[in-house]
Amino acid sequence: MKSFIKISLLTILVSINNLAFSQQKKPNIVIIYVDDLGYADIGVNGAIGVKTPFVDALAKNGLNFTDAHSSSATCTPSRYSLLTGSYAFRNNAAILEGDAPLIIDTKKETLPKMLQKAGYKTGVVGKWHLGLGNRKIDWNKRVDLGPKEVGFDYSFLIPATGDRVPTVFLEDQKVVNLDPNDPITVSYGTRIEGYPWGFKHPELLKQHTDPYHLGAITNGISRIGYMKGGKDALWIDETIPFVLSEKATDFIDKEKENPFFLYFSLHDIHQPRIANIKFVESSKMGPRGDVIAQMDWCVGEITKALKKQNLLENTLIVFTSDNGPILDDGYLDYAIELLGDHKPGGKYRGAKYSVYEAGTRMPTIVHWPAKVKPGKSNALLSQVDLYASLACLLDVKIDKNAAPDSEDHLDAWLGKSKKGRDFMLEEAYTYGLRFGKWKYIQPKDKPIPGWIAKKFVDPGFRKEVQLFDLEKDPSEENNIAKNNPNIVKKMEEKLQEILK
Ligand code: NG6
Ligand code: CA
Repeated sequence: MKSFIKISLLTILVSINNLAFSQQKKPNIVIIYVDDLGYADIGVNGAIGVKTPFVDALAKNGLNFTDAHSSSATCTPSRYSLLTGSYAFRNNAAILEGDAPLIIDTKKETLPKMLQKAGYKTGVVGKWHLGLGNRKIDWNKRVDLGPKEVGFDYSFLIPATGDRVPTVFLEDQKVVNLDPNDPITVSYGTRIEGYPWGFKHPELLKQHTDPYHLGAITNGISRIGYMKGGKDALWIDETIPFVLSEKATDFIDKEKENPFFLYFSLHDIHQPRIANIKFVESSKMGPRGDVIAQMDWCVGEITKALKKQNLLENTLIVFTSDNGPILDDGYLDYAIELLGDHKPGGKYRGAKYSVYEAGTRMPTIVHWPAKVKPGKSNALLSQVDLYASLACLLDVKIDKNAAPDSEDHLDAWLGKSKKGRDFMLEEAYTYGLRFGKWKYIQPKDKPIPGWIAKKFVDPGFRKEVQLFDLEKDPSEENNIAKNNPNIVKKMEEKLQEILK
């Protein structure tokens, strides 16, 4: 009898120990999401005129992907897909104004909710741009719908973009440093008195802009939209990278005992591109290059914090971007004039807003020393797949009605296989579809939005069908649709099937 008890005790102890061991072995997950960073804006992918030593180190010790994509060529849609595992078109997700309601259905499972199920502590630090609240936001109260309801235990946010009001941070859905005697009002329609308007006071501006960004001036920079109040809460653009890195590393320090998921969503390298003095002239490309260096520094802060806590080895870092590069997005920072030989999108055609490859083909690195061997991979992957792939990694069952477009490609993400997706949707002002080496672009006979037409960007849509063979023609220069009617037919049919 005695020995029976002993053996049972031993079994219990061993299983507790195993449980603790298996829990301890769950990797931390950190998604470093850079804004508007092009495929070749990092050293390892060929950047000229700016150095990115911290990102390059991730690539050297991790897996560098050459054909991994954001789901869309703009921000809100890509972020929507990343967090919901659903294509943006299903919810008409498009670039949001700074006072738009939350576009994620809080009744449905999301990537962070799935990770919470797996026992993770979840946090988002940085740019949100998925809307907040469910009607007109009252910035003077806790915002009732936001990251918490989407599955993040902790949040520290730039609510929309750097070029939209309100230019304040939100911590756990409350404006940081708000003086109740100086309440905030925001307007995206009627001009409201409050902060001076850029078009009336050009003499107050640090950086001039196009007419679309001449609303409220805060910190010497005019933005989209109008704003009043909240003086003590205004952010200083030049310190954003420090503030965000500190919040992100605080989260890591605080959650070091748990498996955690950190969605670190940088403001850089979105406009206004105003680098901190520490980084001014650290590149040969002017402000756009300087904020690339600044972004790289932020990446270094994260890896250093993980190292300090002895967590780097078993943390799965995904470094990537939300959409392709843009030189002129409204602010006059001479990105075109100072570019030199640098090619932000590498050999790929297009940019932010464009359905051509550079619109969605993102710099993408997976770094997980414990499990992922350093190297390169040309697997065709979309960020929409991270949801299902991470669920597979953690053996979590995805809710029935969640993540309809997310495919499990864990083996490809971890470098065990070079095979990713068969078909991959690229969303922009029209649809692109990849099938192996083939790239199909659906024709669209509609005027280009005025502000895009004015810019350097070719959104990529034409009245005629386009088909490219990316193996022979990675730069999408020779439209071979006419010679390949069967492929065109197959691609259009598949696209219809996806869009149904
Ligand atoms: C556009 C803005 C642009 C930028 C972009 C969002 C105009 C004319 N342009 O609407 O400045 O803010 O939205 O960029 O309003 S993104 O990376 O968040 O998608
Ligand atoms: Ca973006």
